[in-house]
Order: sequence, then structure tokens, then C-alpha cells
Amino acid sequence: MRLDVVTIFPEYLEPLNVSLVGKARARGQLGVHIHDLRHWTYDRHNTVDDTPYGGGPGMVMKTEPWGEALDQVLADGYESGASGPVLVVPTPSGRPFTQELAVELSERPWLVFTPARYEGIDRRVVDEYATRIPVFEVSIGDYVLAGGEAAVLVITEAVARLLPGVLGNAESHRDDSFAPGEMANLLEGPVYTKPPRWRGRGIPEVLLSGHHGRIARWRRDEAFRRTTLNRPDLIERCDPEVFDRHDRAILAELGWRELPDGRFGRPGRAVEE
Ligand code: JCK
Repeated sequence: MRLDVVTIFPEYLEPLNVSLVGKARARGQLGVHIHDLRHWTYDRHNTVDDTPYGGGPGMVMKTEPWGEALDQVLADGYESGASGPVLVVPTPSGRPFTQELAVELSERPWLVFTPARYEGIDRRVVDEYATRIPVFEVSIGDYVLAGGEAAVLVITEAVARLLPGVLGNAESHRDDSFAPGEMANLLEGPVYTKPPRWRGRGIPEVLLSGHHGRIARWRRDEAFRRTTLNRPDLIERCDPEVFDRHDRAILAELGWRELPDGRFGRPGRAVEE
């Protein structure tokens, strides 16, 4: 996989040299190319921003540097044998970045990221490249960042760990929470390792029991407890087919009830209709 990143803060992308992404690069599974957007400015002040049409606060990134940068990045990539580029544009108004989208991006051979600053990029840039290649405008969450670079690091890490051979063990992400698929999307329960006693705190007895069936059941119960507490939306969204008898008993115990449509909800909370 090839990654290109065009940014006014190349040093912000330094973390791509370490850890998981760095290892994928070292193995030759990933080629990362960072570009300074100001390289494609020609005035004395290397200007990349200007005032917004229509007025309002802040500045907007200009079309010309982005256009020249992306034309050259795409031309150089094709020149060196890459193909099938997609443009990934972090923006607070993008579609949510999910594990499903991480999987989709991990199947692409070439990702070009355009992390912006200020109030974002002149709309015409995205519209122009969308006529040539697939464009994904994505948001990593419902909070406001100062720019798109941190989003590129987040997306890149989520994508890189899905590349074959990047995680030592191919099974490691099979039952990730949020993984698309038929399994219930539950949060993980707690995990423990040695020592068996730490500051007076032990390990849940069942984990030392050697009863694999009981351990699996306990883990699933803990996952339910945590999910109901932290992410009730995941339970509500679940296809109830995935709940077995014991799941249903636990949900009932935790105050959840089967709704007329078969999904689960909690009485006293707003439900559609
Ligand atoms: C890219 C510039 C800063 C700040 C206008 C937005 C109401 C516009 C992101 N999950 C995410 N949060 N923020 C970003 C993100 C922020 C960016 C850029 C991504 C480029 N900024 C900025 C404020 C505004 N407000 C909400 C109005 C841009 C992602 N991915």
C-alpha cells in the first residue's frame, strides 16, 4: 500500500515512522510519502490561505497550492507504478470513520490524505478530484480538532494494522469490537495478566478455573455489562438474533426489554415512534 500525505505540518506526521506503521514500512508493505503543501506556493510568504467568500470568521485554504500538489503527487505515484488512488479528506463534516471504513481503505492500494488547517479547503478542490478518483470525506469523531493531521494518524493506524502480516497474528482482529459482521458488536470486558495478586487485588476466580466454557460465558457477560453502561446504542442497534438465552437473561437483569420489533431497549428511554 502507498500513502501520500499533503500537509503544512510535515513534522506532525513523524509518528508514521514508528511502531506499527513504521514496522509495516520497514517490511516494505507500506510506502509513506509526506509532502509540504507550501512547496506548491510561489509568493514570498508561501501563502496557503485567504479570506472566506461571503464573510465570516477564519481563513480558507486556497485552491491553487492543493491543485498543484495533488496533480504532482498523483502523477509521481502513477509514474512509480501505483494505481487506484483514493483521496481521503479529514473534515468535521465528513462521514464517520468506522472499522468498516478502515477495512474498505485497507483494501485499496493507494491512499492520498489532505489534512487541512484553518476552516478547511476551498470546496472546489474536492469537487475537482471527485471527478477523477474516489473521494472519502471522513470525520474521526464528534469533537473539533484544529486540523486534519491527527485524523490522518488515527486513520492510518486503524488501516495499517489490518494489512496482512502487520499484526503478528492474523486472528488478532477477527473479534475486534466494532468489526463488521454477524457477531454481536460488544465492547470488550476487562483483561488481566500476572501477577495473580497486586496491591491486594486478585483475579476473578473463573479465569483461574480452567473451565473454558464458563470463562467464555463470563467474558460475554462482562462485555454486556460494559456495553450497556458505556455504549447502550450498540445494544439497541444489535440484531437480536445474536443474543442467546443467557444474553437475554443478562439483558433482562440489567433492565433491558425486548421491544415489539424484536430489538432491545430500556423502558423509560426514548425509542423510535
Ligand atoms: C480537518 C481544519 C479545523 C475547526 C468549523 C466545525 C462547527 C472547521 C475532524 N473529527 C474531527 N474534528 N475536527 C476535524 C478536522 C478539523 C479541521 C480540519 C478535520 C481542517 N480543521 C476546523 C472548525 C471548523 N466548525 C464544527 C464549525 C475546521 C476530522 N477528521
